[in-house]
Amino acid sequence: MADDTTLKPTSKTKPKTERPKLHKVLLLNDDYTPRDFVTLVLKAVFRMSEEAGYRVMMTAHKMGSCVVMVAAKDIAETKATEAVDLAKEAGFPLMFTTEPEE
Ligand code: TYC
Repeated sequence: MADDTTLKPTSKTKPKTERPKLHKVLLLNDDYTPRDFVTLVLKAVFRMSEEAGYRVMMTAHKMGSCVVMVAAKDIAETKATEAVDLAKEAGFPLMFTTEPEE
């Protein structure tokens, strides 16, 4: 091509698409769910090691809540629902919630 520069736009306009916000999954403390069961759910649903699950469980136990993961909205919601359903089946009031990251 001899003269392709004439075909180029003089200014480039980048489309500014907002990245969708990531969502946090929060583990909430309660007085009834056994510690071992909380750790088990964290391992089963969030693929955590025993050590990571125990640490996250103890953080929620002491602080009232703990961030478990950050992911796209649909993934965060699916994981939270899966975890809450496991607890419900076992008869425990364990709660996971989701909220958008700032
Ligand atoms: N507080 C619970 C107990 O003492 C254990 C627990 C920890 C429950 C973390 C929920 O997110 C939680 N049995």
